[in-house]
Amino acid sequence: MRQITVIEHLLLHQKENPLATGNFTRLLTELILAAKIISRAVNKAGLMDVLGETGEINVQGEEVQKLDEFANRVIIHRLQRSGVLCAMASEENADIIEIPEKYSKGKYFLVFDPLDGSSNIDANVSIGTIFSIYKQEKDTDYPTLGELLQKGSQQVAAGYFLYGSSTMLVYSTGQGVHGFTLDPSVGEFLLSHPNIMIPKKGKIYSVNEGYFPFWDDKTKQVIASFKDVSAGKSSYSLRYIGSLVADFHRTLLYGGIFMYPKDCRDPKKPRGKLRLLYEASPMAFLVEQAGGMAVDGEQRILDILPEELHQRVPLFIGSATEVKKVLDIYKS
Ligand code: AFP
Repeated sequence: MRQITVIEHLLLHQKENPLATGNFTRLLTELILAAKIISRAVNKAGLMDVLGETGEINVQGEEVQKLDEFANRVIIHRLQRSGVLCAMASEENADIIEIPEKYSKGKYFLVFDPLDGSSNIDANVSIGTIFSIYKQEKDTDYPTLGELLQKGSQQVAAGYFLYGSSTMLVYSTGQGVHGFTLDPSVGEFLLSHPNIMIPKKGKIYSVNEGYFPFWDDKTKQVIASFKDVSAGKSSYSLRYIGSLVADFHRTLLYGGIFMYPKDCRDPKKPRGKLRLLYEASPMAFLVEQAGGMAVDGEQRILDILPEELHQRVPLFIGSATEVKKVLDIYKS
């Protein structure tokens, strides 16, 4: 079988793909390079002094960076020079990241979570980088936060890099979902999972059940429905990694549902944990492209207009059968 790289794949589908322009190709190329650098650091995490708290001094006398801060810096450093972005937003930065005057600008916004699941790093659990790309709608040199706060349905591309037993890129430009695996011997991501479709129904539910006491009654009913084996209902297995990219990747390939419901510890302020822009929206874009669904319990994630950069949202994402079941229970 001929081995196809990400950029070859993008160019081969140029006709169907309005994004296969030089600028988007440049953006993807830079992101891939950043991910290769992060992947190399993640693979050596146990060997190098990349673990530990910021502020320590490593054997070379350099300041030790936490891996998530390292990943953040790598992406910002490479992408701000790409000439195709008008601004960025990172899960690690409080505010929008402007492109310095000395670099040329483009028309894309890049929104990213540099190292999601980073509390799992020390245990060698799979982690990932999530990204989402929007287009600037107005023709201004200094885009405002308001311009970046677009509905998930306006994403022009989204995806993630998974640093697991192998390093993978899974992404979509709105023409299906495609997965590429990094072949370390040639240093390229090669097409390994073309046109990923999520099964219509799965056998796995995924949720942090430790939070059971903090859920409202409807949410408790939702989770109970996946344990209900009465009257011949099929049984589900429970899997929960605690690293969204890894939990989502399994859900995409095997089907079923991943849930992070709202926490009602403070009944006046029930809230989800996952961030709309950095986690929920890009995964929702991918799952819908793969034939699945993503909702907050009531509405489609992609229809939510963000009000702030770090907005949190409850998330139910996966196969259509299981997500519809959740919607039915919340509606009842
Ligand atoms: P960290 O990046 O702090 O490890 O958080 C990971 C995460 O945002 C997401 O990747 C997981 O799905 C979720 O949090 C796990 O949260 P709980 O530990 O509360 O289950």
